[in-house]
Parts: sequence; C-alpha cells; structure tokens
Amino acid sequence: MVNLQLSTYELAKLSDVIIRARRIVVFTGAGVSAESGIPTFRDAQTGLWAKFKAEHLATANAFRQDPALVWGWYEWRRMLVMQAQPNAAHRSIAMLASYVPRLTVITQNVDDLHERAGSKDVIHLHGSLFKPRCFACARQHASGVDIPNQPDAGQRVEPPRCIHCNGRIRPSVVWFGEQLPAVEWNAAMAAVTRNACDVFISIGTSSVVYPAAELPFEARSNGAIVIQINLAPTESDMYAHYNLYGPAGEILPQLLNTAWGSQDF
Ligand code: BJW
Ligand code: ZN
Repeated sequence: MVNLQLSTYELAKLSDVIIRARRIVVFTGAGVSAESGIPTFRDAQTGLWAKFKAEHLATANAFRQDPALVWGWYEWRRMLVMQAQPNAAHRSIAMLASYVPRLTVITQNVDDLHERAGSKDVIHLHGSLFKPRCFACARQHASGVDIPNQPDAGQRVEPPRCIHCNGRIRPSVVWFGEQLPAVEWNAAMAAVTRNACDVFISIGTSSVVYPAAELPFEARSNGAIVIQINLAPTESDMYAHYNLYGPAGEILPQLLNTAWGSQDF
C-alpha cells in the first residue's frame, strides 16, 4: 500500500531520483528509534526534555555538579537501548546498502540500533552510550556491555573510577557546549559537500541542534536532492525537495519498495 501523500507524478519523479542515485546519505535522529521504544528528546509528552531538564543532565557542568544523577540517567537510557530491537526503518536503511553504490549513514543517535540492524561504518555525530571514557583523562573505560542493574530514570548511580587517574567515568556522548568529534564531523561534511551526495534522506530529526542541523542545508547547497521523513514539519522542511510525513518505519519501506518495485524493504 502506498500512502506517501505525493501525487502519482511526484512519486514517479521521486522513485526515479532514488533509483538513479549513486551516492545516498541517510541522516537520522531520535525519531528513527522511536518505534523501537526509545524516547525522542523534543516530542511533547513523550520526549526526554518534557520530563528532564537538559541543563541538569546533558552538559559537562551538570556532570561536575551531580555525577551520580547524570551517570544514573545514562545507565537507565543504556538499559532501554539494550532491551530494544531495531525497527523496520533501521532494517530498510541497512538493506539499502545493497541497492546503491555508496550509502553513508550519519546519525545523531547514541544508540546502536543501526549497527544491530546491519548498517556498517555508521557515523555517530553525538557519540555513543557504549564507549564510556574518563572525564579527567579521556581514556576509554572497558565497560558498557553488561545490562545495567535496572536503574530508574531519576536514580543516582555513582560512576565508576578510571583505572589510570581515578577520575570519574562519563558517557562518551556529546553534551551541549561540547565540540562534535572531529573525525566524525569531517566525515559527515565530506559526505555532503563537493557534490559527494546525490540524494540526502533526513529521517526523524527536529533539525534544531547544531552543527548537525546544517547537514541538510549543506547537502542541498551542494546539489543533493533532499528528502525528509518525519511525523511532523521541522526546521528543515524548507531545505527538503520532498517532505514525507508519517512514521519512519512505515514511510521508508514503502518509499524504497515503490522506487525499486520490490517487497525487499
Ligand atoms: C519521528 C517519529 C517516527 C518521532 N518517525 N519521525 C543557538 C543557536 C544555534 C546553536 C546554539 C544556540 N545555542 C547553543 C547552541 C549550540 C547547541 C545547539 O544546537 N543548541 C540548540 C538546541 C539551540 N549545540 C551544541 O552545543 C553542540 N556543540 C557545539 O555547538 O559545539 C561548538 C561549540 C562548543 C563550545 C563553544 C562554542 C561552540 C553539541 C550538541 C550536542 C547535542 N547533544 C544531544 C544529547 C546527546 C547525548 C544524549 O543522547 O543524551 O544530542 S541533545 C539531543 O538533541 C541529542 C540529539 O542527538 C539531538 C538532536 O535531537 P533529534 O535527534 O533531532 O531528536 P528530537 O527529539 O529533537 O526530534 C525527533 C524528531 O523525530 C521529531 O521531529 C519528531 O517529530 C520525529 N519523530 N517519532 C519519524 N516514528
Ligand atoms: Zn582517567
């Protein structure tokens, strides 16, 4: 069933654009994991920032002031991710790699659901829940593979200590006010600039957090056709050639099956 809110003419044009593309970039945000049961940040009622204050949990200063609160919150989130499964959108993205000469997956998500669906070399712009490191000396800490001991969302958990300098271990995510990891950011920019990308598909992001939100704009400025899939309009609608509204786990498989005339996605 095709319900992409496009006219037959637009759908035919979009299908043509997709199957002709040689280099596709898929750019994802929290919405791509929502159907796996992972909360987004900014959705009213269900988003994390509707219940928790970002400045108390997602800044270096918050960690300095109350490391156990911050560590406990991230352990709770790590537990949610470890108990979740990739959904149809993650699986379609992984499958797409077999259909185009070059697919680059760039995510703002700190979960590992793209990898568990089979995507390779995913560029994580905002880090990962699974590579904790020392807050003081930045060395990686060997943990994060066990399912945490069922903490509640607001439960304080003392972070472990670094075996090298006794500093506190922090989650290796990018907090507000911190630079994005240079290697990942440069790889993301390289994938969208200098005509490196024919089609850029943005999925499930509100496009309000910078510099990640620059990517659809950069892609379009560099010649890409920009497609956005989201439940609702976002700050990036104006940069997208096609805005498809609905759940990513339904819209993306429909779109790709329509483009290739298949049932593979
Ligand atoms: C579905 C769906 C379904 C739901 N299907 N769709 C003023 C102007 C411009 C910039 C700034 C400013 N003031 C401060 C800044 C900078 C700041 C920033 O951008 N702030 C804005 C919020 C204003 N940025 C930074 O600080 C960044 N660093 C930086 O700029 O460094 C340079 C610098 C450093 C020092 C000094 C000076 C300069 C770092 C940003 C780090 C963001 N970190 C977080 C937390 C990561 C760790 C963690 O997970 O806890 O990253 S914040 C949070 O937002 C997380 C996400 O990756 C990020 C983006 O969110 P996302 O993915 O878009 O989620 P939502 O919830 O916003 O949207 C979900 C969407 O999905 C919605 O649209 C739904 O409709 C949709 N949806 N279900 C399809 N089933
Ligand atoms: Zn250390």
